[in-house]
Amino acid sequence: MKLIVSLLFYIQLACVSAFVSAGKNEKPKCTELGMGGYDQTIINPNSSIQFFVLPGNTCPYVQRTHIALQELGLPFDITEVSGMPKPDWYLRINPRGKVPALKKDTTVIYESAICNEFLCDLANSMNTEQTLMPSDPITRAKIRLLNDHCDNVFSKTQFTYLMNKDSEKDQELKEAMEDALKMYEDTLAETRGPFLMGADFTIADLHLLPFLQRLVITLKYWKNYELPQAKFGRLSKWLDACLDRDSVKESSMSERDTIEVYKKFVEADYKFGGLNKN
Ligand SMILES: N[C@@H](CCC(=O)N[C@@H](CS)C(=O)NCC(=O)O)C(=O)O
Repeated sequence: MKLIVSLLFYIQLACVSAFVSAGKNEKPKCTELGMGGYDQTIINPNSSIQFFVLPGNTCPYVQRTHIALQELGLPFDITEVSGMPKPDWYLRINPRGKVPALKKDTTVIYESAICNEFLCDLANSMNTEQTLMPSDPITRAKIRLLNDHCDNVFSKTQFTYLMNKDSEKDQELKEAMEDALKMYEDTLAETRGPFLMGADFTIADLHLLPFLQRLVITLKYWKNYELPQAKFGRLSKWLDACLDRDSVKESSMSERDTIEVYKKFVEADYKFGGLNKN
C-alpha cells in the first residue's frame, strides 16, 4: 500500500513538473493541433510564451525563433499547427497564417525577424545574462542589414537556383547566388569570426543559419554543388561553428528529412515563399 501511495506521489509530481514551462535545459511541452482549436486544447495558459510552429522542424523561419528561445534560455511551450490553409483558430492568432508566431500574455507577435528582436528585448528587460543583440547602434544596424539581405536578396537566389530545371541557366543562377553569399564572406573577413559579428553568436547568425544549412544539403543533392572553399572558406567555418551549438542541433531536421521535404517542392515545381512573397 505504502509503495502504491509513493508511486502515485511520484507520478503526480512528474505530471506537475511536466506542466512547468521549459527552461533552458528542459524540453518544452508540445501540443499538436490538427483541426482542433488552441483555446480548447491549450495545456498551460499561464506559460509565459506560446510558440507556434509547423510539425517536424521543417520551417527555416520557425528554426530561427526556436534557436533564439533556446539561446536566450526563455521558458516556452510549443504548439504545432497543421494543415494548409491554416485553420481558422490559427488565423485568429496570426492573420497572415504563417509560422512562427509567439503569444506572450494576450499579445501575438509574428514574422521571425520581429519575433527574434522581441525575444532579445524581453530577455533584456528580465536582466538575463544572455543576449543575441548587442547594444552598440552600429552593430545593430549591421545585423539588420545582414538579415534584410538574407530575406530580400540571398534566399531568393538560393531557391531560384535550386528550383531551376533548365541546365543552360544553372551557371548564371549559381553565380547570382554566390554574389549574394559574398556579403557574408566579406563580413566574416572584417569581423574575423567565428560568428558574423565576431566572437559572439547573434541574431544575424540564427537568421541566416537555417538557409545555409538547407542550401548545403539540397544543392549537393540536386545540383552536385558544394560551397567552393577558395571563395567561401570563412563561411564554411562559420557554418560548422553554428552547427556545433546545442540550440541548432535541437532545432534541426536530419539530412534525410531535409531531402524528403524539399523533394516535394522541387519535384512539384512549387513556387513557395522564399521565391516570391516571404
Ligand atoms: N516572413 C515570414 C515567413 C514565414 C513563412 O513563410 N512560414 C511558412 C512555413 S516555412 C508558412 O507559415 N507558410 C504557411 C503558408 O504560407 O500558408 C517570417 O519570417 O516569419
